[in-house]
Amino acid sequence: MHNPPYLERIRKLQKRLGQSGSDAVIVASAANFFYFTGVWIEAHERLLALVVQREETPVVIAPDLHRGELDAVGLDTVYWRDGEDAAALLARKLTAAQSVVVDEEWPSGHLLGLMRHLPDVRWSGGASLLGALRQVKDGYELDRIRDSAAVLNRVMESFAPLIREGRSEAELLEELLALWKREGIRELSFDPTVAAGANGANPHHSPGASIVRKGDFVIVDTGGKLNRYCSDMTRTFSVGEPSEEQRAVYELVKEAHLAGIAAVRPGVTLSEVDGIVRGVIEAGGYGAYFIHRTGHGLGIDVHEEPAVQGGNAQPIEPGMVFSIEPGIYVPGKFGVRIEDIVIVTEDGCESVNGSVAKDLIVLG
Ligand SMILES: [Mn+2]
Repeated sequence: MHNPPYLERIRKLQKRLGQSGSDAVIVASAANFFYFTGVWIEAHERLLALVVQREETPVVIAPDLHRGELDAVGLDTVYWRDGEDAAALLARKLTAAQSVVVDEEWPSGHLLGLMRHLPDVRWSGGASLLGALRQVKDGYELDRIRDSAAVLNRVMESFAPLIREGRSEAELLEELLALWKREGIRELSFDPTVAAGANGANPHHSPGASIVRKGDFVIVDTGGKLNRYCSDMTRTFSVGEPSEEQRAVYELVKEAHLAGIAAVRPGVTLSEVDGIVRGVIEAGGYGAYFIHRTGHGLGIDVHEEPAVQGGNAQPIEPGMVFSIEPGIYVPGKFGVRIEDIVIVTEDGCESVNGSVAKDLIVLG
């Protein structure tokens, strides 16, 4: 495991800041702060910020109680104690700035406090600056994403045989959580979906008392975090023989998913990939039932840049990581979704979940 290039990431941010014409950027969300420092801090109501300016040395403003975690980072740090005006400390670092980019995940209370100290600054959102940087992963991150996916691949393969007629979604969820725990994963990317039968028509169904019945499709969507990097995959299983319509819809989603993966390569736009995937489902007559975008970026956050959706004219670049997850949701009947995370390579993409079967599995 080579070391993450934190300082190089900060230098890249400074360069982009220069191109943007702004003077400073406030990095504040736990994920963004981690990306640039390697330290994960959930500061909640206490102000924590990494201030990066074009020329000056970056500086961290942090609650004193995190001193032990931050001393090793090697960045200039100003610590503050409960009762002090942290926004005033931060403002003092920005006296020369006219235009400041702000992490959009920063609690608005902190920004409002800072704005009172700096009434003449022009503020703008940091999504494009920070998101654009994080969406192209370096080699260290790609290895972490592969490692994280490898655990998920094992979990999904162990979980599938546990899905049986007569079991409730909630029972199955408990088994799924136990598999994650057995792998040593304590934090998941999101609350898993286990959706049986008609519940599968809701893309974010929360597992409940519904019982799996013969002829049900069961959608399983789960992911965990390893070394702070997320995984995310969806598979749809059939419990007993599916109907003709179920089988046809499954094949259509699979075809769309595979067409999406085949379309991913540098230079193609994200909107074009969404169009290709959507085109397959529309041609099959189910366009109205594909009710979400084709995919989302993944890394430290389970949903980050880039969005694989219509209107996103960004060209795909090597190192981008995102999901290809078409679904068809037939209200009152069933749903199908197949999702892999792909890493964009020089001439195509590598699916980190590709080893987990996508042909329809009929469970007993
Ligand atoms: Mn996903």
